[in-house]
Amino acid sequence: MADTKKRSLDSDNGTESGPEKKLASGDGAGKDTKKPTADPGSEAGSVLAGFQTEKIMRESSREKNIFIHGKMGSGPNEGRDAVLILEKTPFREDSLAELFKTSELKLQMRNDIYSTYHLHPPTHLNDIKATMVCPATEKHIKKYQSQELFLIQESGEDYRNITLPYIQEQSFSVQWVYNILEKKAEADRIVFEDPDPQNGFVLIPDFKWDQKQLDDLYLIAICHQREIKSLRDLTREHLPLLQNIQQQGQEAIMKRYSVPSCRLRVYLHYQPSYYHLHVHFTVLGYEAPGCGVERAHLLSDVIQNLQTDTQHYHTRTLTYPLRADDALLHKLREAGRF
Ligand code: M7G
Repeated sequence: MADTKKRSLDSDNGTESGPEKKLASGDGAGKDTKKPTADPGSEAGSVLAGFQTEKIMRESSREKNIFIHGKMGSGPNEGRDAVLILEKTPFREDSLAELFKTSELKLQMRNDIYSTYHLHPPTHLNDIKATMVCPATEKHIKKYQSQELFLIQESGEDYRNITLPYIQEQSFSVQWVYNILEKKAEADRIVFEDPDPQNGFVLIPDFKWDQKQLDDLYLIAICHQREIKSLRDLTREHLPLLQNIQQQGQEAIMKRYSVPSCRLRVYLHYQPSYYHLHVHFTVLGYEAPGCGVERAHLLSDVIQNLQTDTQHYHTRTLTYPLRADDALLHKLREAGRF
């Protein structure tokens, strides 16, 4: 079995070892974000130079991340709302020797056999993953704000009467998904593609994964079909698509990263944030956001449920969490369903 815990990625398993080249391209929050930037990597420093923090929406000293709502200070998006996520990256075993050799060490305190230091590594061993959403809509800002959650029991009828009309009006743009499928963005990051319009998909690293090490491996498979919004639309006729994603997705990950299928958690979110069917592939042992039982549906269970009953996801009550300020929660409340 492949040891994914401490391995880092470099050219011998086929991925780039250099720093991530792109900040996230626009997700269609504004009409002018439809054209992805060709190479946003080099502009990152100047884009952040004038960034004005409005509010810290969430931060965790344990997870070493911070979610900031701010305004862009310069460039074409000057004055516009943005969400900036900063996250310290995991340690890489293969760079430890260099870290020890090249870092500056300053003693903080010594007491008996105990001592603490400040370690100042060189810049390339000290990077911070930065994710930017700009222009960010009100909904993006809410998505990252910490909020109380409530568990919803949504029947098939609730879905058709309340949820579906809501998501048709209110959901996030999936322009970023179409950009990937049409090779207008992230084309150089595609790990695998089956171009078949019915059963094909694109497998690509999720933008939460910096691809530097395997302990937080995270890819998504995005299907070429555009009419499938979520789990709720699936019937037995989609089994060839789902089985194809499962089988070819796992094989591609084995081939590229040497991570076998028995080390992968392969699942769909309900509710997703983006209503174009996609499947999450994360490595076991990594507590990816949204991999809990209240949101993640294992693809193998989905396949079996559809094999047993083609109407399963049309009729079943599905349980999922909603944030206190989610407009869907208010709609369900108004309808007396919560
Ligand atoms: P989801 O279940 O719809 O929503 O998953 P979630 O974000 O609430 O989990 C969408 C997945 O796509 C998430 O894992 C995102 O991190 C990922 N993702 C979102 N965007 C905007 C991008 C993007 O532009 N590029 C890539 N590669 N992944 C993205």
